[in-house]
Amino acid sequence: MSLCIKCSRRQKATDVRVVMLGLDGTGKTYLLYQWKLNQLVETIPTIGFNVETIKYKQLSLTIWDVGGQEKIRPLWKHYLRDATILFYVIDSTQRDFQRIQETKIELIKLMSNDDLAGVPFIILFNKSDLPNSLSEEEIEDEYDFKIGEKQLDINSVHKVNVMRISALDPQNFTKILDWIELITQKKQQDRKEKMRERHVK
Ligand SMILES: Nc1nc2c(ncn2[C@@H]2O[C@H](COP(=O)(O)OP(=O)(O)OP(=O)(O)O)[C@@H](O)[C@H]2O)c(=O)[nH]1
Ligand SMILES: [Mg+2]
Repeated sequence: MSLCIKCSRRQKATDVRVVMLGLDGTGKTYLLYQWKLNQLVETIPTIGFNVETIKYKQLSLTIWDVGGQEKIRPLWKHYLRDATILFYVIDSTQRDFQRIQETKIELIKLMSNDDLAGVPFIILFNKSDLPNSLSEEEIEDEYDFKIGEKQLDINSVHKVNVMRISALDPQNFTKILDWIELITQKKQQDRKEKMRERHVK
């Protein structure tokens, strides 16, 4: 038994680079620090970025939280290269037509960005604890997204998982991390299989 514990400890952690984007005020920084510190912190609009590392099982996630104000959105492109996963955070209490359009436009731009080709997206409808947040049905009507996992083809096939979450509920983090773990393991398996096939040929 003690041997097994030693073996698993020696296993190298898999690095995952998460880039977290979304319009201003959607809750990115609040989520990041609730996740990292397990406490709700008072936030101010992010000018630039915050970065934190979170360990989960065999994963070591580096999470880049980039400010979402309109004037700093042109900087998003500098964070995309080498992203393993993209989090796109949406304020689910936002019902303003213009703002919903803006949210969709920025998301489509990201999905068609060459640096993100093939990168899985987790779309987080945040603030679901608030009474005026969009229900699952309303999300589907407004955004044409069903909650759950799917493949979306914009310029490459993106694995997408749409979740309705709240920064106030830590169980949401486990759900997100379990999905990241699953797709990371799948990616590693696919890579191993490809190498084996090449070896056989
Ligand atoms: N009730 C509730 N409030 C939230 C939640 N997430 C964020 N907030 C609130 O939303 C406000 C904005 O959150 P921030 O984390 O600063 O937003 P941001 O996306 O980082 O904004 P920028 O840095 O400007 O891009 C804060 O006042 C938080 O208290 C949530 O899940 N539930
Ligand atoms: Mg912020």
